[in-house]
Amino acid sequence: MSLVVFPFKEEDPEVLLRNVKVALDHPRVKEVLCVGASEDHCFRAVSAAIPDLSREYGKPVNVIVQERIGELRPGKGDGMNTALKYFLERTDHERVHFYDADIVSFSEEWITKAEEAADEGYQVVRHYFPRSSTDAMITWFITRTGFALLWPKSVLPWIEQPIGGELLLTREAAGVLFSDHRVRRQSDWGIDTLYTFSMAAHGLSIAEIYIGVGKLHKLYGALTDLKTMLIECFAAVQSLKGEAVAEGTVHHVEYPGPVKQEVKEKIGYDIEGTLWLLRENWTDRQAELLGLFPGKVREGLLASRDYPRFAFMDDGLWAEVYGILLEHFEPGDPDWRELLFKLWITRVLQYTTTVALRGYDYAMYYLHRMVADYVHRSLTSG
Ligand SMILES: Nc1nc2c(ncn2[C@@H]2O[C@H](COP(=O)(O)OP(=O)(O)OP(=O)(O)O)[C@@H](O)[C@H]2O)c(=O)[nH]1
Ligand SMILES: [Mg+2]
Repeated sequence: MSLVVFPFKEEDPEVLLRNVKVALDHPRVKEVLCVGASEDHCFRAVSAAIPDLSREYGKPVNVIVQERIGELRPGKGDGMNTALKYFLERTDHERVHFYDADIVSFSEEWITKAEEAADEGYQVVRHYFPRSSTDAMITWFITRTGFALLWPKSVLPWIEQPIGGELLLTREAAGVLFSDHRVRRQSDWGIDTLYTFSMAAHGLSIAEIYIGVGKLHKLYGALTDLKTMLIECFAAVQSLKGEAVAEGTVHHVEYPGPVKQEVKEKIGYDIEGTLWLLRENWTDRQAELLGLFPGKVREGLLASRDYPRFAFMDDGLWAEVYGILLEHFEPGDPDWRELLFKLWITRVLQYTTTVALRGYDYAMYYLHRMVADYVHRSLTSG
């Protein structure tokens, strides 16, 4: 029997409440917990609706504000870890599910498929979704790239959506994650990276299930909305770079279904708006820091102060840049943060205009091939 958790911050209460009802309707779900970042308007609306819901379904529903558990920016990580703690200390349910609160395509199937994989004995079940070729730009160029370069022998590079927030943990897996101090300290957007890292590091068995309807949720405009997430996701990988990860983990990925034309044609971000970001917020110090990078990168980025340049940032050069960032990046330094953002933008634009432009199937093949090449490069570079 299971607990379903929705972490939320300033969400539309109607969307969240609809998702709470979907969960309550499911026979495997015994309790629902919503963890808010603060007592915002969504928190108040959901709190007001809960007594009736709880009565109607005859199951406990709770809304709580997240505790301060970690050491970084208080964000989604504190929310998820507060839920883990609640699950372990205040309930005796066998399994816990996490789902983002803003999903409008959530259905009973998401819970059923996860429960079925757990019934087969997997300790962790992760949902994955069809994504457009220009979506998931942090996943591909930060998380999967870093996992491939740093832990090429582990399961990490092969996890489809390593920063996805939809997953099931058995009680045993939840205990392993919550007792990992690296997980507890990660209070920010890095939490999804840390959950994935920790489950792999401890060798938990992982099933990935495919949800064909896709994750329809709030979307971004220019890449600037993703800046904090990008920085915190990179800093999370960087903080783990010397850590060991188990090899030989049991990992099964469900074969994906056909992808809807709508997803294939979707453009993941505002390209014109993003071009401008390369010209903005320059400081002399950023120009100086570029001295650590290969000539092509330095010259390209400096030229972008006048006119956006990005064609130079191919996969090979990005691996070099990534290695330099792993060594030198300082998450607390505004110039480093801005520089990481700009470097990543050049990578995303280069990929968009030379790979994504060729069509969905080619782009997906390229991205998976890129990860495999990074694994190979890392295993054979000595
Ligand atoms: N409790 C809590 N929840 C948060 C916080 N920040 C974000 N969330 C929730 O975390 C979930 C994911 O946040 P989103 O803004 O939807 O992130 P996203 O970019 O859609 O993430 P992807 O699914 O990876 O694309 C949502 O349910 C948010 O409401 C926070 O500080 N505390
Ligand atoms: Mg979302």
